[in-house]
Amino acid sequence: MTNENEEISLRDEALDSLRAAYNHNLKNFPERKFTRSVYRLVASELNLLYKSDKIEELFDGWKNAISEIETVNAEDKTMVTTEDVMAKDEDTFPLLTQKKVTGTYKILVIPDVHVPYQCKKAVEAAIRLGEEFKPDEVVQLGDLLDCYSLSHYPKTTHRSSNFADEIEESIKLLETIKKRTGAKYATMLEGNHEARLRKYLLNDASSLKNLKALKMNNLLELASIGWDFIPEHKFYAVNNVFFTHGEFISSQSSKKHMDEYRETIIHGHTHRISSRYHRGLNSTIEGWEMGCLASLEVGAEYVKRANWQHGVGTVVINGDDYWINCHHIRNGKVEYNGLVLP
Ligand SMILES: [Mn+2]
Repeated sequence: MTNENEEISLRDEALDSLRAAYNHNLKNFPERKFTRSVYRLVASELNLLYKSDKIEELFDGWKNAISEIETVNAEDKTMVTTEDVMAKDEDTFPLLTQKKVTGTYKILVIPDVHVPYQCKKAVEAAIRLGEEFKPDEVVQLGDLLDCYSLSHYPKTTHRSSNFADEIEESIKLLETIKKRTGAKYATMLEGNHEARLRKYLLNDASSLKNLKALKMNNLLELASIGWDFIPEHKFYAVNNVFFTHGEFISSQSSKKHMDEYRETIIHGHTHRISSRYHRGLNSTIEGWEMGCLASLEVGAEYVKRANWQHGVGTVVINGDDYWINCHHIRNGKVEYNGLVLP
């Protein structure tokens, strides 16, 4: 068999297993739309990667997902453990990195920044709020960088961008956020703009696609600056609060994400602020979109009128309970506890 045929058969095999797992899931757990959406994400990832010789490894990785429990800081009242959790109803996808915390645990949520096209005033307001809030953890929802130079969209605007500078500026921002807010933990989700790097390597520099040094988390030196990285096809959760970059954009985005995942979900991607609540039979779930910190002027370049809002999120978790808020940053200023910041 030629290499090409082998690749095609490997892809078909992988897609067949995905399909079987999906059908099994749908039949036995029709109420779980969560996996349908994850299936879609994984399938699109697979399509992206099908030419790659990594596919077999990728699939084995899914099948043999490792559960890893890490106990940190056990002497603290707040205990933190992290594990990769597979979907409850089948064993195919390691779809979730879930952290379990006890005691009261505070998370600062930083939405889309789009370095170097961020609004510097909004970023400062978000960090100032973080200094007051004193989070245990910061979660950045993805699209930290714009990756404009890697985009395939025609570059007709006056914007210029140097990818190396973008990376340097992003590292500095991540360090600043962690240092100034005093957060012990920090987690960055991969957004569709970071995914531009993978797509660029596959399409335009495929000989380099497997180089570890060119993975976004390594370019950003996340391990050495104390930030964890959650790739695009995975979800992140702390107790019952789920985080993802986001995939649906409409006037009902937070509701759509909540309805689709059937969990309390915090997302970015839309650059807007809204929240929806749904009380089921036994609990109330919430959907939150947390706005952005990108420049509204730059936004106006690619949508006619950028109906975006600047925002920063706070989450306080206490066992199974949690309280989520998004603080609107108006004209570079934000209110927190009756204080106007910065
Ligand atoms: Mn974005």
